[in-house]
Amino acid sequence: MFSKVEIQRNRLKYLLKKSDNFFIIGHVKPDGDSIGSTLALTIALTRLGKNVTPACADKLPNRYDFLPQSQIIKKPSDVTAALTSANILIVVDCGSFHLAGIENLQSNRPLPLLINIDHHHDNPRYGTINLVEDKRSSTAEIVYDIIKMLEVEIDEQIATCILNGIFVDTDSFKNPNTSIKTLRITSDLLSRGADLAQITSSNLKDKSLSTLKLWGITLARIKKNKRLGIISTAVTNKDLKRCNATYDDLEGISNFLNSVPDAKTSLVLSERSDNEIKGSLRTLHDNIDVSKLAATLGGGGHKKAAGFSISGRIANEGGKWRIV
Ligand SMILES: [Mn+2]
Repeated sequence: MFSKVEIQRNRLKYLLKKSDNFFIIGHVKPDGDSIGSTLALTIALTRLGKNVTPACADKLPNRYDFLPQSQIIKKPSDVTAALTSANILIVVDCGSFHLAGIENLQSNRPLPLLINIDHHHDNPRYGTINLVEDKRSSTAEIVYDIIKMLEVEIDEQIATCILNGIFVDTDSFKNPNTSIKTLRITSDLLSRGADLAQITSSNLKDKSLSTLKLWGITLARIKKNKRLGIISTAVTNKDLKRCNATYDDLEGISNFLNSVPDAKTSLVLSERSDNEIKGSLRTLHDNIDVSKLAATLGGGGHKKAAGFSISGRIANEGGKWRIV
C-alpha cells in the first residue's frame, strides 16, 4: 500500500516531468523559507529544461541578495503573461492561497493546475495536488525531497537555497521542529557546498534602526507576573511614531521575551487604531496552550502562538501602564 503522501508525490513527479511552463510563487512578506524554496525549485526545474518564472508579491529583503538567482524573482503583476501561459502554478510555503497575493491577477482567468507545497498544519489543501507535511521543519525540507525525486543533482546553488529555508524556519536549529531528518538533510546540503557561513551572517542582519529603537523602548517597559509566569510589555502609537517604526518592527519581540528562564508565556500589547489594542501571546512550553488564554478574550490562534483584540488605549498613569 502507498501512503497518501506517496501517492501525491508520484502524481507530482509525473506532472513536473511532463509539463513545460511553470510559475512559482511564495508568500507576501517573504521569509527565508519562502524565498529559498522558490529559488531551489526554480533552479532544479530549469536544469530539466523547463521554462520557469519565479515570483513574489513583495520586495525581497536585501539580506537575501546573496541567494543564487534571487534577482530573477519577479513581481507577479510584471509577469502576468507568464502566469496565464503556465501549465502549472506552484505555491510554496503559503498556509492559505490568499498569502500568495495573486488573487487579483487571476480573477477572470482560469487558474493553471495548482500545486500546493507547504508545512503549515492549518493549510486547507487548496491545490489540485497538495504536498502538505506539517511535521517538517520547513517547506525547503520538502523541496529537498522533490528535487531528489526529480533526480536533479543538488549543487552548491540549490543546496544554499534549501539550507537558507531550513536555517530560518528552525530559528537556526533551535526550534523543536528540528528533527533528525532535518539534520541529515542539512549534513547532505553542507557536503554539497551549501554556504552556511554566508547564511548565518546574512540572516543575523534582520533588524533595522527603527526596529531596534522600538525594541529598546518596549524592553525597558517589561513586567513579570510572578504568579502566572507571564512576561509582558506594551507599545503605543506614539512609540511607533517616535521610532519611525511600523507594527512589523514588533515581530520577534514576543519570542524574545521568552528568553527569561522561568517565563511561561509572553504577552505584547500594542495599540492599533484609536480604540483597539492587540495582544500577542507566545510560549515555548509544550504543556501550555496560549490559544485557550486568547479565546477567553475573544481571540484565537495556535497552541504556542495566539492573539486577541480588545477595545481601549494604553496609557501611563502615574508611572503605571494601564489599559483605559
Ligand atoms: Mn516556512
